[in-house]
Amino acid sequence: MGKYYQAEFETMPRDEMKKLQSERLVNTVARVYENVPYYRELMDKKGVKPKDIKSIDDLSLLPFISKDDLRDAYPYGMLAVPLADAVRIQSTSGTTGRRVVAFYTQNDVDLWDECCARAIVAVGGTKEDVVHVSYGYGLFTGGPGLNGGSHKVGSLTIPMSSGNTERQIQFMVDLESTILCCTPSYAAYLAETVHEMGLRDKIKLKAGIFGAEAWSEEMRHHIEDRLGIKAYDIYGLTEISGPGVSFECEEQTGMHINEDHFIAEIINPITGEVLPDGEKGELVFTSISKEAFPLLRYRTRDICVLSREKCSCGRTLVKMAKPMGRSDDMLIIRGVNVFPSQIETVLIGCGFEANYQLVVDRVNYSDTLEVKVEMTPAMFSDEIRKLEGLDNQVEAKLKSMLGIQANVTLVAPKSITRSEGKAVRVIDNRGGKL
Ligand code: DLL
Repeated sequence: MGKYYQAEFETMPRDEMKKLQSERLVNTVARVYENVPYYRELMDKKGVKPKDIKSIDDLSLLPFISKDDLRDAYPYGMLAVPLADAVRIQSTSGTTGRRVVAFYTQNDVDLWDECCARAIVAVGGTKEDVVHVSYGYGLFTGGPGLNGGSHKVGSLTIPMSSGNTERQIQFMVDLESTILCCTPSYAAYLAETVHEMGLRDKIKLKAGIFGAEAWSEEMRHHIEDRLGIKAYDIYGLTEISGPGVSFECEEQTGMHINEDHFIAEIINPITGEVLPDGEKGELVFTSISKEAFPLLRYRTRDICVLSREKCSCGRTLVKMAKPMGRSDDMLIIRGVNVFPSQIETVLIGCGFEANYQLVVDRVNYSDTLEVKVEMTPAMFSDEIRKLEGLDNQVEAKLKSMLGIQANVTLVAPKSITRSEGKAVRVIDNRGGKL
């Protein structure tokens, strides 16, 4: 297997990749126009027929699809194969509105597993490894995706799911897990508990594959340091398949998009205009090998940047930077755009761990931002004198990073609930207040 899981695609020359993408796109467009009335209507409305799409250069003629379209078409409206050919569903973790349900044929599951296998091999995984999957299993794609990838690689797979943290760590020690897969916030919690249990020396982990939520470079260094591993990012979304839409290689400078399956574009989120590589905007994906649930120009609402700089790992696949978070996670505080991951960068840079919560409110017609952050046990045992002024220092750094005033409250260790899946960092109490 070597350095790549599927070298043919991962290192494919660009002109060949363009040809492959074009063929698959033409085929997908013809298929959805034929089989999915919802698409036919959208395309007719835009005045575009399958014959107008001759290569990926014609991609921008196609209409966008948004989460609202998927909600409208719930449950079966976007299905592109007979229901009898679908073998699985997965669903988004959203708690409001109708859930989005994605369908898979057996071939779709196989290709998805291969994408995850590429991610595992890219972090050095082989059949000798013990892959500890602590993403949730069930409707969430994290557990099933990495589980399938690990099987493809031939690694021993531990389907732990999330929760029961001490038992997780006991298994990790007893079974000598080498690759940990979970959300970065859960990795930080696991690391904290490993230290509390005094088991740091008994852990054999070498790498982690962490994703499903935005996390900062500072968080990466923190986890790497606490667990003595290399921490790699992985990205994906249920609508497009799940984890493995893109994955990080040994360079750790962004995630390679599996372009033989997904065409990426960056657009201006307001005008919909396609932006050149290197510009920041909303990420849009077109899936070109999915049978059951192919999506054309799906707006992810994730804000990020694409780069085609040559990667030292030898992969020719385009790279996406760490998404800062969804445009819907972005807080607008007194007119200023704030991403929780920016606050995380400042807090970890000031010596805190990633245990924090943001409380947004509106008082006297003006937005307020409170940053509650846990003191580390070492800070907590320091003299009061040393702590004095720490909150002011953090406030000053936040002000220079964000351009707005935040109130920092230092809280006792362990007072903020730990996350076992996607962390909930923001409490927004403004709803309806003037
Ligand atoms: O979170 C799939 C996944 C599972 C990815 C495990 C990676 C690992 P959803 O629940 O549908 O699917 O949420 C998708 O999560 O649009 C992003 O906003 C966010 N997201 C996923 N990966 C990353 C990442 C899974 N590496 C949404 N960095 C996406 C930042 C991420 N945000």
